[in-house]
Amino acid sequence: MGLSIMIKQLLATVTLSLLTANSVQAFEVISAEDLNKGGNGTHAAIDSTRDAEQQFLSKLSSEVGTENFESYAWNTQTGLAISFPGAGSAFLEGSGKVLSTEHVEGITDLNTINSEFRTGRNASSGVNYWQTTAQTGSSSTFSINLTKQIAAFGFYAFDLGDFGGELNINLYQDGELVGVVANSDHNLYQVANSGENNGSVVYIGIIGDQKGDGTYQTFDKVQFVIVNENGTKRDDFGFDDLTIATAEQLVVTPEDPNPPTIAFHFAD
Ligand SMILES: [Ca+2]
Ligand SMILES: [Ca+2]
Ligand SMILES: [Ca+2]
Repeated sequence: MGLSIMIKQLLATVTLSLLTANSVQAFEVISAEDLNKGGNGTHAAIDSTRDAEQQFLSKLSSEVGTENFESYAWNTQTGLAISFPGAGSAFLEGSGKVLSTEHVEGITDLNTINSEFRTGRNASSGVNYWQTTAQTGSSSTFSINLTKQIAAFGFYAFDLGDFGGELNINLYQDGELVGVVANSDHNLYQVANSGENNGSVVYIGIIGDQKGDGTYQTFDKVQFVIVNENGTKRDDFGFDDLTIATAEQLVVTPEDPNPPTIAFHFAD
């Protein structure tokens, strides 16, 4: 696995490669964590994570969509189908439901809202978010199936890694695993054993690299899995502001109009 890391404050850009029998697929990962050490009932301010989201969005067309979950009714259950401009639909599967940080008139479950708030889930936009669970070896682990091949996938996640959960984000293309964005060296987020970082938030943006033939690495399924060898087998978290984009919606950096010239001298 080739790995290069550039860190500016908490903002990290990481290139991950997965070697398969026939090819190398690579992804750029733009991520940041706002760590919370305030204990139960407190949440990190969204700061470095917002910068990471902006950096991710700057690489995409302004026409891409971001799902903020604000239009969904409280307690909308899993099996959500979300349409994105120009990028098809995303099917949110596995355990999950729309929850809110605020009282919702008529359908209030204040106990759930208070419990969620106390245990660190939150919304990065508005008041709604997708409350979900990454698990080990379970078909009900959180996954997203896409109707189109996409090249970019970004989101906020609140309350990952508060009880030892180590996440792998598995990327599939036509059923084949083409990439794994892993927290194995804690480059995505810090991990605590007994809730010390409850309420922290991470932003993770994944972009397929351009390949030798000029096309971009794409994928059509994203699966969230906990991979701890021992200990916890699940991690509950709040998921919000999902952005996806196809390869056509990536902003292509213009070629340098004045590339450095190299002078050759041939010996007589
Ligand atoms: Ca928590
Ligand atoms: Ca939201
Ligand atoms: Ca958690």
